[in-house]
Amino acid sequence: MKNICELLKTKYPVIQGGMANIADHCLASAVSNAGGLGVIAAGGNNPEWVRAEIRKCRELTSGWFGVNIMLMSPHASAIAEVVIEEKVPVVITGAGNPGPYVEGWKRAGIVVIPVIASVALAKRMERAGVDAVIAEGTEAGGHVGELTTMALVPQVADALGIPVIAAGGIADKRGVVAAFVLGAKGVQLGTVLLASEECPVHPNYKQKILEAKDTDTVVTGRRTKAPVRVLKNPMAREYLRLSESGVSLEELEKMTLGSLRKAVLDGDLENGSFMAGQISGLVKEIKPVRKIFEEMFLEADAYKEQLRIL
Ligand code: TUI
Repeated sequence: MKNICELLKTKYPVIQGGMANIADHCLASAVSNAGGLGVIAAGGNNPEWVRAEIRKCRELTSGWFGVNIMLMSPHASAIAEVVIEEKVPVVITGAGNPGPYVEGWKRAGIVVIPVIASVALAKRMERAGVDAVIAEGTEAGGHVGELTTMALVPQVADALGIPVIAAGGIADKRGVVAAFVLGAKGVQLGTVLLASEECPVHPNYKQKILEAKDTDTVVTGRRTKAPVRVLKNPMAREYLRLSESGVSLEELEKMTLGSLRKAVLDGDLENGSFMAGQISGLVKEIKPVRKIFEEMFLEADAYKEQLRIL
């Protein structure tokens, strides 16, 4: 089985989460320059925005990077073409089944890694010819599935012959070691990178993560087909209230994406949607990406024995 660092041309077996409206060329290039795979999140943006971000990222790093395509976006199929035209080395997909696109991406020589939340989709993805999968547990921030990382990762690892990358609930060296023990060959990090120096979100967003305790996230929209984990605030409570009162799914989705922007750009603590994972409670300090990776993968003295499995 191919080593993740060889597959992704990285120093560390780590992929940056494709955080919609947050992960632009600044964060992606910082992560790639620090030894991980930086990722530009297409989110709900249009194809031209994605093309421009790819080009800006290339100016800031000579390393490999990826584009995360959020499949619920109406622009997903157009962005699927842009990544081929721009010769992006790695494509990651989320929030859906990328089956129809895989053959075209593979023909273009792209490394393809879907995020999956079940063994069934993981198996279909392997048959479709993807290079690895990211098994994302419900501890993660943003759009989530039902299963925990602890339950999902070993079941996916046993079912597949391709590498599994664990996501959801990982923010330090203990999480990395645990993921590898469960059968993962790499990790995807979101929340801890949100609180990095290089992450281009409003300072209030980072502060909210630093202040969060273990029970401070909630899943909004379990009723819709797009449950989303966010930090508790007035907006989250209002969303839950409206959701229970029966407003349309479309209305709810619009509310989430618009309010994510309010959190990211304005740091609006009342009306913003602060997507973040359950591991927020463990994140206590804003650090440069390079330091986050070094502490996870190099300074793990007490874990040297276990880290031999990396
Ligand atoms: O996609 C994510 N996380 C996201 S996307 C996002 S933007 C957004 N904003 C408002 C509403 C909805 C989305 C914020 N966070 N993570 C990857 C992920 N993919 N988690 C779970 C899944 C998933 C779930 C079901 C992937 C495939 C799937 O299968 C569907 C099928 O057709 O079988």
